[in-house]
Amino acid sequence: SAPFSISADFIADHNARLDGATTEDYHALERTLTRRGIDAEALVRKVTEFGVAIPTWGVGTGGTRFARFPGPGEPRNVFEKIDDCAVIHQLARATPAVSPHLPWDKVDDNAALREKAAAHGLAFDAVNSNTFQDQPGQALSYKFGSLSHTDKAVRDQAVAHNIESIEIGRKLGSKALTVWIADGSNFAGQSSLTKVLDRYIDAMREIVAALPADWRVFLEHKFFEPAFYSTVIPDWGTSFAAAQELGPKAYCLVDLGHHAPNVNIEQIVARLVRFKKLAGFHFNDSRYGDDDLDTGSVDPFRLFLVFNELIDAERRKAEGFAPAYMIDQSHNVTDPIESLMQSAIELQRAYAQALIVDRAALEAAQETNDALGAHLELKRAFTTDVSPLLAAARLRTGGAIAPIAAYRASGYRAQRAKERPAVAGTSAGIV
Ligand code: PSV
Ligand code: MN
Ligand code: MN
Repeated sequence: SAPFSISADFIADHNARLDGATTEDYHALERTLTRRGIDAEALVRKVTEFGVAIPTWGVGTGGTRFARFPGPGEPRNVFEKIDDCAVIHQLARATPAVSPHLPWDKVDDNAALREKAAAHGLAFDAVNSNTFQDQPGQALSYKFGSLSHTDKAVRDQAVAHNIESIEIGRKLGSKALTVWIADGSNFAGQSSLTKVLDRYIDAMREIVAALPADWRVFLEHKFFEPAFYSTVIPDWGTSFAAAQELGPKAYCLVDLGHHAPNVNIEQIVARLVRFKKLAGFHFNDSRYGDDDLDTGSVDPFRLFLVFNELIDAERRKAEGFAPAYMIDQSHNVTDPIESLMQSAIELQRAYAQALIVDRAALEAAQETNDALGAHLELKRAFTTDVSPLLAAARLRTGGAIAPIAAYRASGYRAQRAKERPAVAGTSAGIV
């Protein structure tokens, strides 16, 4: 029998029940915005154009260093992951792209994979390489590093994997490679802090040389973990300096969880925009470190402040500004599909709130050193409930007014659980 899918009629029925209240709330918000000189319809249009990529590994249960508790009906391969990504986009209408991780998503027929995604209206965004794990049958181990390893043969193997990732990405229609390495050390004195970076940059040069003309490479930094004494690319400073040396195709990716607590991430974003090196984002939220919690679930104000910088850059038409958006989360206590829909909505919310900041008033307050006045301009936007506007955007693009409620009512997970019986070993590729 044909695999289960959620029909357009089902979504229309769901929406019919909520439409009255949603429209009423939307008109109320529209009146508020009109008083502030903001065109609500133009905002809805902007929101419908917003898109963020779903990571293929995000549709499986993540797991921690200690355990993984798989949920029912988890996707067993990348084709099934695409099915789940399709449902996320069908209901929430904010995730038209998928970001694959290699070799987890390696298949024989990349053209078939691309076609399947396209049939669901999904494109492939940046491909992520993986030299932080040893794969079955791999000749040399990454236990002591990959692109920065002391042994040239290991570095060559890591370079070759990245070049193969570019090749696969090409077949999928991707235009960027994201490189995060786990390289670092656990003991003071274990490795030369200088030589590791030299070796990393030299290896990255080879990867950059293999990029097609219209491709970019995103360098992803992270301050610690799995290495706990030193990390080769720990911060945006190192990432930026490396990107400068690697030339115009190299950019710095900001994963929101990859900074020390209390670091001013929005300022880092502004700096990277200023120096034309902002690659884009891995969105998630964090309290302690690389927690990979759901976007906007801990500190939605910080997310808004990041988008405030992005909108500022967009308005100024900052040169070279073209950030790639992806979610990078680990779902341990929720249904990943629900988490990813909600995260995409939180991103749209931060985006819409940043769009309604009165930029002229903000600038006037800044220029006259009215500290509180400037702050209140941001707060006014941040405390505006734009939910009806986001619902209107979904309604107009065929999505569900309340995506999570619709998803639960559809019985999607239970249906998939029947079609996808758990098979031993299917956790591979889902971290
Ligand atoms: C590393 O913590 C990271 O954020 C990188 O983006 C990896 O590719 C991803 O997690 C995989 O789990
Ligand atoms: Mn990441
Ligand atoms: Mn991470």
